[in-house]
Amino acid sequence: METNTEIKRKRIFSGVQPSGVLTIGNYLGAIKNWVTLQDDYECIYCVVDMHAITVRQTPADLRRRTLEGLALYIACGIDPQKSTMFVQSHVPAHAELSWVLSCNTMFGELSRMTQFKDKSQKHADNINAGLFTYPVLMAADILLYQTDVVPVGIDQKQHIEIARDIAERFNGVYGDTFVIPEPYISKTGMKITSLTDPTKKMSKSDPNPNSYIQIIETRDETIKKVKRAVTDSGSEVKFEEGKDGICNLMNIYSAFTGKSYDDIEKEFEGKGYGDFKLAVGETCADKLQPVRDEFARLSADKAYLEGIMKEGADRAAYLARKTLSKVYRKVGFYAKPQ
Ligand code: ATP
Ligand code: LTN
Repeated sequence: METNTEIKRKRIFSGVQPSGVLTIGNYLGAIKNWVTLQDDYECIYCVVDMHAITVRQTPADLRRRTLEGLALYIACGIDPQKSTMFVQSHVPAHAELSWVLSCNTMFGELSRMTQFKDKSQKHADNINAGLFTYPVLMAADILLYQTDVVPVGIDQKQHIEIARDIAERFNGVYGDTFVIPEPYISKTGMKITSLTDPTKKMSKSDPNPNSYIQIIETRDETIKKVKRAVTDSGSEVKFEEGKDGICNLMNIYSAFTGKSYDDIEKEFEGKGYGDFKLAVGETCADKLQPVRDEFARLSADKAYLEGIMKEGADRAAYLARKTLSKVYRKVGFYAKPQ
């Protein structure tokens, strides 16, 4: 008799929108964890282009950034041999499940989502229905793959909670269908703030390019942006309330070097903000250099990237179809005669 000694690994799903070039916020808050997790989990990483169009995008830019997003995942260390990577719009089951889930999601609970409130304020001229139902599509992304764990930055916690609520409600009405997903939020890097307004999240779609550090930009740009980062009028490098700008830079430095806040305070004792900012800028640029080099190499090989994209979509579509068929059966859709 054959014995199966392999323990089934838990599944991970996560994604980033190709709504801009990825920033160190995306890297430290999400992708760096994705890389670590791929040895212990079965990982599926998605470029969520359907989410990106909840905000107006220039079509040519969206197309280019989608391929760039995939290249960046690989350049950051996601290994196509270990993890599945694909583009959301290549797997129609996401939109299909999203519809069924939207019929099991309450208007009231969507109205409470803080991201919807923020984005409606930012894009007051385009408060579209997709922006409102964004969390339903995200729940579909997660639930389609029977995901156990979702690694994200802290800003996405509320979205994971609603995905759990939707899954529990559906399971309650129709019987066990979905695995209930858990968020995975790492302590350092969970919220990197804007360099120009350290009370706000760093965001790749911020109109001011000085507010973010892109994973791929030049060393000089990175150093210059950190030098110009908004800090308070003090001079001591200390992690304390009221020093949002310095705390953010300490957080970034800590995430890249693994040093504790205490270590950092000691390292810069008696030195000013200038020395500290230079160290943060240089460290960011140095740590990201291998990613930048790998990205440049990969970008020259579109055929390779498209191969990964296609293989990923085929595998994702296979897994997604299984869940979707189950859902269709449970809700009472008549099976298409073969
Ligand atoms: P947009 O500007 O289009 O809203 P974004 O830069 O905020 O995008 P998302 O695509 O919404 O990025 O997020 C992708 C992942 O990166 C999520 O897991 C999110 O939590 C994480 N993330 C985004 N920004 C930050 C940040 N500033 N700090 C930590 N994590 C972040
Ligand atoms: N809403 C997420 C992106 C996203 C996502 C997902 C993350 C879409 N679908 C599924 C994890 C799992 C954001 O970061 N803005």
